[in-house]
Amino acid sequence: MTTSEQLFEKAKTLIPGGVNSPVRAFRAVGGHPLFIKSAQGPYLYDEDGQQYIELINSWGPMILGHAFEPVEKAVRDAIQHSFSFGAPTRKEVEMAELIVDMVPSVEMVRMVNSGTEATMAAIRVARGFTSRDKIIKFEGCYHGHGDSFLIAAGSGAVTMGVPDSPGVTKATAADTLTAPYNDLASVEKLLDNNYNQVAAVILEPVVGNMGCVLPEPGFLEGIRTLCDKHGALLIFDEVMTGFRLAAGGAQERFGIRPDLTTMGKIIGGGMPVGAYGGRADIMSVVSPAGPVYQAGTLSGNPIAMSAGLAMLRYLNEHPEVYTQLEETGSKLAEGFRKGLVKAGLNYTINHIGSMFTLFMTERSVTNFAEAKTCDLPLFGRYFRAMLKRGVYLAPSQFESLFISTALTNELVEQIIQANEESLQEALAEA
Ligand code: HOZ
Repeated sequence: MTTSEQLFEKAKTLIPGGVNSPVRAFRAVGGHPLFIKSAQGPYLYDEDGQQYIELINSWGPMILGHAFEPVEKAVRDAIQHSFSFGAPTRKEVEMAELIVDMVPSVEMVRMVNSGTEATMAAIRVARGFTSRDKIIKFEGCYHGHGDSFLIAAGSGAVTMGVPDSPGVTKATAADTLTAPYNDLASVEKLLDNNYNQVAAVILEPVVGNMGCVLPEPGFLEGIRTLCDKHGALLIFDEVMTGFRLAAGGAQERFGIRPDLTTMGKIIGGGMPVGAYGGRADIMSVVSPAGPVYQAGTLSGNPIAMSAGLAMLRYLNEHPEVYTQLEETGSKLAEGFRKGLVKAGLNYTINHIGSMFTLFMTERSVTNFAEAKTCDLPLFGRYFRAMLKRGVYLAPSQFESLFISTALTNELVEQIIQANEESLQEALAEA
């Protein structure tokens, strides 16, 4: 037994399913999870001393590779001054100023501890501001594990086969309306049928949680127009896309201004951080400025703020990061396409910037129903073949891959070669 296997066996007796977040258990791809000991630049190292090239990067945050020096230094400096005060700090003001500067639609922002907290708070704010109860979300979009979002949810929820989780009350579920992604007519119908009742439409402007799915031309613009017409707020969940698809996130890339934005992952530089922000008139309803309550002992934690500030400052001051990520992403996607052709497969690759997914289906993937046509057993065999060749992918078909600037051209070639071989191996095993 490997050390990872031994740890997993023990973990299963102590932690539900042996993991602290479901997808990590590798159930969707077979085998056992790797227990990670350390990471540096583009590499992960497991407890058995094996090295893997990273294509998840902590599900997004490590956009500059692992143990990035400026972030590491900021944390080392910060820990000398204690870890938490539960009182305001200078760094929180600097962080808020930087976010307002970087993210086009954000005029005021509140820090929290995760993307889940950010989305839960954002819909409460939307409901408080509009005095309406219902929200519209999209099938296959994932906004963390808040009750209101575990309806037709993507990511780990669909990977584990529970897109509508037990434990969410009927009353809560009734307030969440769902539409297929990229389907404006469905959203319009929901807004018409629930006239003056919808507080907000929330979506991932580029989806990462059913695999990478792009908005079709006009979709985001159309949602903006519908929200304006119906007095509903538009919430962009930029937990994955924020500071990744551009310094100002997907809203900068696509030129659409949401009313509220939720953030996470990169914003903490690898520490547990989230944030929500938006129009000042809306954010002014948040307590203690207004009546909508939301709080947290560790919100704005000084160590987390230091890591996040160092990360965001670097991204803000180095636009070349995004040029590099675009180039690396395109090379990888192109290489993967060639691998598919060589294997005689006509499968779909969705790609934008540093996010991409190889879908094991011949259908184009523009929504959840299409994503679900993938050959999941084939994906499992492919995943294991890649792992054997030292490439660490997301252990589920319904996740995006995330690229970091630590990937060199040489590593990209290595990954492309591994992809070619793994596709052949996965097919041969069928
Ligand atoms: N649901 C997360 C990705 N979409 C997985 C997080 C994790 O397991 O760390």
